[in-house]
Amino acid sequence: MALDEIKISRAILDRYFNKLSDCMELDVAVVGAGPSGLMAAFRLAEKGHKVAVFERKLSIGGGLWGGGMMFNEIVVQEEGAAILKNLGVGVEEAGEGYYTADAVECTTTLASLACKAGVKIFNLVSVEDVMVRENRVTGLVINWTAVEMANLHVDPLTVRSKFVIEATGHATEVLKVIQRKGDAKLLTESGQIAGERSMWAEVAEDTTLKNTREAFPGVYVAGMAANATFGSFRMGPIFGGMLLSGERVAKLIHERLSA
Ligand code: 48F
Repeated sequence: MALDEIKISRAILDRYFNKLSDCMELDVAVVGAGPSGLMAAFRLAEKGHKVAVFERKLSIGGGLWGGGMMFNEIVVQEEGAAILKNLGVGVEEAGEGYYTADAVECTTTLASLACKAGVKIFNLVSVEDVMVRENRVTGLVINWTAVEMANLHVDPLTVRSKFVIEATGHATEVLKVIQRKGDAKLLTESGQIAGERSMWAEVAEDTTLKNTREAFPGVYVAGMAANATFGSFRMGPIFGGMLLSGERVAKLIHERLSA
């Protein structure tokens, strides 16, 4: 077969634009392809919901790739180990209730499971704003990361979604934009993002789960963003809370979508 560069280019364009166009109306739009976002997307797609993930970077996985300080192993406790084993990730005992897993295997397995369950992942796309109707978020405003990086004056596109998952990690970018642009109050004690506190792994792992909830009508926070929103601690390279948070937010939204 003679290769035709134009056919190659057209195949990419047609397929991509069909994919993007099909994701203009979603059940759940996930912002951030870190461990909590990927886990949430996977579990929701498994239940048959239409889910897309928007990730600013070229690579997906967020902070999961790098383990701790670039030593690409992660630590989980009993519950996190059970989740990883269930996903098919190899887990090693490190004694006294600690387990380790290869960060690359975790990231690639999670991403693969999400894709195979039907999640569409759009990397190199940044969420710069949200759509709001009557004090409820109804979708995302997206643009190419390259546009954002070059600070070009190019208008964005929009995606409608029944629910949004804010999984942007430490940055809490979705809630920051809601806080900055609206005079609406967040569902936190002060009505504002409480802000992340310094490292305290034990408390942080626990509160991540409690803080995984609706933070503005239509927007659920998961992962590190949950602790940053509700004013809890960071936990460093222990990742069980991220996976559990992803599962929890998927369960909460599934219940809402099924009501
Ligand atoms: O930071 P990240 O991995 O979030 P997470 O799921 O996990 C946190 C852990 O990695 C670790 C930790 C706990 O163990 O403290 O840090 O909470 O992934 C967040 C992803 O969101 C992307 C960002 O590039 C990263 O991959 N992101 C952030 N802002 C935007 C975004 C945005 N505005 N649009 C699209 N993607």
